[in-house]
Amino acid sequence: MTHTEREIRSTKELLKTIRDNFGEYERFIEYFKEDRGIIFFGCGSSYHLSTVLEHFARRKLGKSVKAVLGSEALLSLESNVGEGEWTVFAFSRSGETTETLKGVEKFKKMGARVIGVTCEEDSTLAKIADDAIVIPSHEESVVMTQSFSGLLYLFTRLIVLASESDVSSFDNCIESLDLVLETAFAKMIEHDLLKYSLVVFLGTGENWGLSNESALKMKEMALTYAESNSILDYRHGPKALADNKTLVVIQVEQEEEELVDDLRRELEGYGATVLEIGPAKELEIPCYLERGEDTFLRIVPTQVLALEMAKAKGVNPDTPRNLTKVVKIEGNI
Ligand code: F1P
Repeated sequence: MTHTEREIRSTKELLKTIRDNFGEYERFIEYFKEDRGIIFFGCGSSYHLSTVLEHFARRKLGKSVKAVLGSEALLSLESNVGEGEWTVFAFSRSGETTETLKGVEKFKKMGARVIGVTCEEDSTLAKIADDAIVIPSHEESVVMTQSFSGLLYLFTRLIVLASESDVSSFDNCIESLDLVLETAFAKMIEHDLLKYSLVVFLGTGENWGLSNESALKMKEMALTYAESNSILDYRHGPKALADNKTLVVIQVEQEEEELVDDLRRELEGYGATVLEIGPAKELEIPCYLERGEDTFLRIVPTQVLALEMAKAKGVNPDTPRNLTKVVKIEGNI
């Protein structure tokens, strides 16, 4: 079994460890209650995580929240972030990504409080930040999978608690990960994945950020062309590429079912195959949580899809072509 597959399959254990040791993270709830804006930032998957949390924190807390891309913080901070007092959560699995570290320096110069969020306790990020959150995930694969889900779970839980809501049903959903995985692996067997040359991921709000992350997984793990969009915007141009070699995966919320039905019919008319993710959908999320609370479950079927695409193509998902686990820029920056 590849490292990537082992890491996806052990997501449940990571989430349980975070839940059972939540005392270590509890003090960070206060940062979400204060009268300061929140910025989530990072590169690659760590940026996609930031965009999911941007929507969720705004939805639950109604405060000023922004997601900022690492390189944007570095090269154009002024146009990304306005005046105000900010708490910045800087995400980096490795804690060594060049743009993220340089971005942290810029945020600090601006007077922001910076919390480093990483899997590596001894990383540069943990040292230069004002405070650090470390989760116990040590992936061998170049690709982020369980650490992404773990960070999503941890931050969703912090935000739900900051909004004074109950987390018991949310925590209980960790157990449903077994079924999410089982259904996703079983579904992939029904499809001849090799027939698809383009995979499209669609979702709105928090699920749009998830879809961007899913497309990245497909490119990294399976070297397959993938794109992502907000659900209805797919009609505004990108659908010109849809044909019988296109697989479209849609993250569906209950209130979006009818509009997704219409889009599905249209896309199937062009020959595309459509798969839906959600409660009672083909890629089943067997848990009814409030909107935005279930992203740590919804990302998993798309990780499985990328993994199975890699297997079908004979590509090693642990070591994507041209990519290293940490992107360090040695030259001009
Ligand atoms: C960010 C990142 C990953 C990507 C690859 C290269 O790393 O862009 O999202 O999958 O591994 O690095 P990090 O800052 O979270 O360590």
